[in-house]
Amino acid sequence: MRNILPLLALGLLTACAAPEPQTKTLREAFDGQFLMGCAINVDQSSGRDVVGDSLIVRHFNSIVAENCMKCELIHPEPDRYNWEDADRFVEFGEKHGMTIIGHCLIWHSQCAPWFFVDEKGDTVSAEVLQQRIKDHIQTIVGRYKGRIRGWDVVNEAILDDGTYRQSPFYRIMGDSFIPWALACAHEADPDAELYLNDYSMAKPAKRQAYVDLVATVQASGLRLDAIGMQAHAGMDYPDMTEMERSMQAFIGQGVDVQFTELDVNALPNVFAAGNENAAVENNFEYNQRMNPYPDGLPDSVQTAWNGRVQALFDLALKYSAHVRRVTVWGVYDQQSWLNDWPMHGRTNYPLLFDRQYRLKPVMDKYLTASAQ
Ligand code: 9MR
Repeated sequence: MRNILPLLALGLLTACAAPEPQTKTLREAFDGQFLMGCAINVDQSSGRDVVGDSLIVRHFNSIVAENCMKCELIHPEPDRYNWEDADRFVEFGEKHGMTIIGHCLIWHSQCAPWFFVDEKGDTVSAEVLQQRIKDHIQTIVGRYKGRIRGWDVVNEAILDDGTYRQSPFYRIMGDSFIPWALACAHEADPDAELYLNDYSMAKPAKRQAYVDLVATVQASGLRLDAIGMQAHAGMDYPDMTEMERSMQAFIGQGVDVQFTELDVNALPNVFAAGNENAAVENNFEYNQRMNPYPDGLPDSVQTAWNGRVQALFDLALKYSAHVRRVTVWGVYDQQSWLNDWPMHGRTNYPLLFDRQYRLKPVMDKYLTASAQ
């Protein structure tokens, strides 16, 4: 009996919370402008999250893997790959006719520890790391050749001050690991789009560093389709004028842009002003004052939050000729990483669907506009 209870509860929850059918969907609202994507987790790609899946299939035409393609999960040991979750993710996208995005091939975080050391535990040479990057990328990209539209090839390589992150990749290979990763991915699937992806893209120093990097990559004749601007936003960051300047700068450099991980943190900002970021390693001690809305957002905060979301979507629409995709980082509020980051255990409201799985009114403006 004890084992059945959670299932009964889930069934009840599913029955009560099944979303109202709406006449228009997000993907229809932005049809012809950009793809409407979402990150999905393994409960969703495996069909365990029935309600989540109904929203994903109805409202989105693109998916990206929230976690299951990250190095430590998909390639935990030198000669061992875990394909099960990634295969399911790709099959889910194919079954529903979606544009499938791979995330992410080279990232300092969640990289399997074996990647940088030899059997004695000593740091490997640049040549060895080069070969490992090549094997890793070509095995993964090769497996899904022709099925995945594009890859976040390198994630978060540059710091907010515009300098290169001192990751093991950088320390061992210098900045050459970036063009090398792009070249390996292109060789494995010449038709796949290739992206560099990062947060805090509105910061001028970081913008300039990416403009310079794009120029270097282009000068080498390598494929680079778009810059992924993660767009993890808060109530008072980023400055939307700076965000727009970054879009203009990347587009001006000859690449497209996309918002790849959009969400808007509705809670008080725990970072010092100007230091906001989306570095997953941040972890502030829990503080009740920083979790002020466990029962829902007050109207004034909701209104301000709506304004932030609309500012981002309005920017995407304004530059839609060069915006391939807007992807939100999750579907409904209670599944968001922002309930536990950068402070564990808060109740956050960062996504487009609420805790009752309803599409938030913030999107009405676009649904209506698309109907005319
Ligand atoms: O949302 C992801 C969370 O579930 C993971 O625990 C975390 C670490 O792998 O990564 C989160 O996604 C990150 C993305 O892969 C890269 N940009 C920042 C995202 C939020 O941390």
